[in-house]
Amino acid sequence: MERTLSIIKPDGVGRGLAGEVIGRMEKAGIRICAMKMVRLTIEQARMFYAVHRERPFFDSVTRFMTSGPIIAMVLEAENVIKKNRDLMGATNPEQALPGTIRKDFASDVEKNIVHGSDGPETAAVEIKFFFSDLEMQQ
Ligand code: IDP
Ligand code: MG
Repeated sequence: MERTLSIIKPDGVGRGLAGEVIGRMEKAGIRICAMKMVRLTIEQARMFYAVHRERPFFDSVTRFMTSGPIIAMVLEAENVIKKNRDLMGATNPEQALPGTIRKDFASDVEKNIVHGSDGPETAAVEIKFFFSDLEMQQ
C-alpha cells in the first residue's frame, strides 16, 4: 500500500468542490486515512512550495495558497501517487485530459483546485508537513 498527500486548494474549498473531489477519490478506490482543514501562513506556504522558490510564479502561488482554507488529506491505495495524479490531470487545465478534476474545474494553471505529491520521497515529506504519526493511525 502506498500513501500520498492531497490538498484541496483555496479555490476548490471556496467554490464548494470538496465533496466532488473527495467523491472522485473514493469512487477510484482510494482510502482517506487522515484529513484536516487549515489556513496556511505565508511562511508555511513558502516552505511547502520551497522546491519552486526560483520559479517566476512562486510569490503568486504561495499567496494564492494562503488566500483561504485548504483541506489536506493522506490518501492510501495501491499506486496511489499515480492514481491521484491521474484523477487530478495536468497542471495546466488546458492540457488536462477530459474527465480529470483540473479539466473539469480549474480556472487556470495556478488556480487548479488540487495538489498531489509527485513521487514517494515528496509524499513522505509532504505528509509529515501536515500530519503527525498520531494523526495517521486510522
Ligand atoms: P503540480 O501541482 O501539477 O505538481 P507544479 O509544477 O508542482 O504542478 O506546480 C505547483 C503549483 O504551482 C501548481 O499546481 C500551480 O498551482 C502553480 N503553478 C505551476 N506552474 C505555474 C505557472 O506557470 N503559472 C502560475 N502558477 C503555476
Ligand atoms: Mg508538484
